[in-house]
Amino acid sequence: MLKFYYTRLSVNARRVWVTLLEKKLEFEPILLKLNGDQFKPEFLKLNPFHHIPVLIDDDCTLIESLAILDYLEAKYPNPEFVPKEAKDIGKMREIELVTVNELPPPSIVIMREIIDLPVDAKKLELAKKQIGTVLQYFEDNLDENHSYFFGEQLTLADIVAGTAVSAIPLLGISLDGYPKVKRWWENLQQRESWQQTEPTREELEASKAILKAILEKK
Ligand SMILES: N[C@@H](CCC(=O)N[C@@H](CS)C(=O)NCC(=O)O)C(=O)O
Repeated sequence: MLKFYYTRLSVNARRVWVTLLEKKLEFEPILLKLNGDQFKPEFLKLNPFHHIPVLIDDDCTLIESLAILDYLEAKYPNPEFVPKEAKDIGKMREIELVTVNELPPPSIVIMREIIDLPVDAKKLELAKKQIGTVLQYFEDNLDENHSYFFGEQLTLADIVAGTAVSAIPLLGISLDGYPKVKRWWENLQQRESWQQTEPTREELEASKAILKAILEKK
């Protein structure tokens, strides 16, 4: 059976978790506490960079969430989460990469403020602007007549961007100025996979100390 190493509050792990649920795959969830479990020798053997998620499928051990999604799609193509047209495949990958490259750096700046770590006011302003640019990019790529980026088919673009957008209101940034993003996100929130992987308020509060310990080292 598939083994999935994760924590409940990681956006990087959540995109894999949602995909496993959407594909209705059986898996053994292995919960890690990021205040130390990731540095244990047995875990470092799986991922020398001490990051979750990790997926093990028989003799295949994979790190890096986007690589795991590609693997799951190739090995378990039912239901399909990759569109058929070349231009849509390119656009889907673009949305995934914009999400993982452009959102984390400004999000970390804002998180520092939320957990009372020192942060420069100008950097904070810039970070909010950068997140606004990403949200506008999603807005421009969505269409009000369809549920998802590529019509009615849920794709990896929705899973990757949608799990990341779920964390944006937690940074104190409203989606109100982006009506297509808001409606798309509400569509995603109705899916069982989203509801099942949604962190609770208590979990979010409890995570602040762990996050502080990780960010203090950066
Ligand atoms: N590029 C990696 C990033 C993984 C990552 O940064 N995971 C974080 C949790 S969101 C982690 O495990 N952090 C623990 C640490 O840095 O020690 C991916 O997409 O899988």
